[in-house]
Amino acid sequence: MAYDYDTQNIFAKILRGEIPNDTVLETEHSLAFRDIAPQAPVHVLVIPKGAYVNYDDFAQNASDAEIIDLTRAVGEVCRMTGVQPGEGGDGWRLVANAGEAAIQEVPHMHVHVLGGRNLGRMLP
Ligand code: IU
Repeated sequence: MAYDYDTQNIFAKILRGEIPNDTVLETEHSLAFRDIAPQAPVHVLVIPKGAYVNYDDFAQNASDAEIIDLTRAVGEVCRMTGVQPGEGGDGWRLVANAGEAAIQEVPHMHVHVLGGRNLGRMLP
């Protein structure tokens, strides 16, 4: 499926440096920054620098290098923020919202890294 990317979305503006962000990690193809309305002590958004609307767009159309970069950036963020189990942390959760049912607010692919508290069960 071909996705229509809105170049005026807030994360596109962050990537262009038009809006400030609290960067945790920047790699060749990805940017990780703290969520402006954190739902946990650690709440970081990891986004590709490329223009992808959602997870499916990214998975289908990003290069292998971009996908590997983002995947590794998530692991690095978890280590850097101290939530990585086995490295002193208690664990973390990865969330990706897509579309209306999941209430995806920003139409630029992003994953949420949540940790730093007991996150409870997400599924019954
Ligand atoms: P969602 O998966 O699209 O629902 O999440 C978008 C997130 O982007 C949400 O948690 C917001 O708090 C966050 N966010 C942000 O960090 N900075 C912003 O300027 C805006 C939203 I607008």
